[in-house]
Amino acid sequence: MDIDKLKSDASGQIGAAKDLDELNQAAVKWLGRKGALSEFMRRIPELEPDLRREAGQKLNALKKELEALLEEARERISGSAQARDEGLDISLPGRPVAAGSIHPINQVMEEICDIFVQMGFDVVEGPEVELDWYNFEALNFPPDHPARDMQDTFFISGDVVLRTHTSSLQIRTMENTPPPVKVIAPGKVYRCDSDVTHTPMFHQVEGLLVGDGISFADLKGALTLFVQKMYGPNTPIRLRPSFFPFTEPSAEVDIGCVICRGSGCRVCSGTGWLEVLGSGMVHPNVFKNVGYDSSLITGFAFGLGVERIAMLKYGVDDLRRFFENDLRFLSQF
Ligand code: 2NM
Repeated sequence: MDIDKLKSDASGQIGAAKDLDELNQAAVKWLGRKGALSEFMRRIPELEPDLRREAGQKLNALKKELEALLEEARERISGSAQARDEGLDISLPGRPVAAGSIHPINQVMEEICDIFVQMGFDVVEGPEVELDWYNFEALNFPPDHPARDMQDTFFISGDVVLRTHTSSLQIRTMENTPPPVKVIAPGKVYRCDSDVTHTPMFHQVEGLLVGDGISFADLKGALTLFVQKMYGPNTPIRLRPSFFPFTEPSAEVDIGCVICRGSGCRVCSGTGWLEVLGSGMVHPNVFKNVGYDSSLITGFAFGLGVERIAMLKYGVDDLRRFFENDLRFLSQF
């Protein structure tokens, strides 16, 4: 009485049944009243007395197992019959779901924000459609400043514009919060400009730190730390005098060229330096416009273009690559 062989033959045939007919045939053959299992049961009395009990238990267990297999096979067969009726081929592989990824510009923007968040800055966000007051007036732009021209700014109406920088958020923050203030504002900005090195939309991170006794040395320290975290601890920086309506004094921040490390190349136009940030001490008029008393507090601010940082980081030589949505380009990041 080879119970193991009975088990493997029966389960093999049940598992292989392709339709209900084949399955019923297998059920009769192995589990029917005149089937193989019943036949084995009937022959138990022929065994040695001390083997009968074990054989009975084994056969009962096998019966349960085969009945479960039958039920499983029934579900399998009726399930695929139903799928066939519905015009489904359940043997086809599923449609692959392509995993998306974060755009390189947003990756770099997050990386920049992380560095300043580590220094204790809070991240603020706000509207891209902005009032003239927040985008220009409160930032001490004179009425006839060229940036307020339709040539440079997208106007929605007379005093509503697409923000041309995220400094508008610094104004909103200062209006709502008493000093000290320590924020960065990442986001999209818009300028009426389109050529090889300019796109009408690009990304900025601007920062602002206002408090008691904040100095130009604090500005230099914070930006040095940022540059060293972003480009490595041996990256030199230098400050050059500059001009912005909203800061006085103002400075451009250059870093030692990350391509040639200072010896001069095409990317740095042979100077060994790359301009990466604008910065300065917040102009007293700006503080006056948000209701701060500039005899009590001072502050520094800075702004940087994310695309430029990303191009330097990844060695991308054409700004427009970031906006063409060519997956052969984007999936490399
Ligand atoms: C820059 C350069 C220098 C700036 C100034 C302010 C505010 F609101 F405090 F006046 N926010 N950001 C600033 C200063 C931005 O971008 C090139």
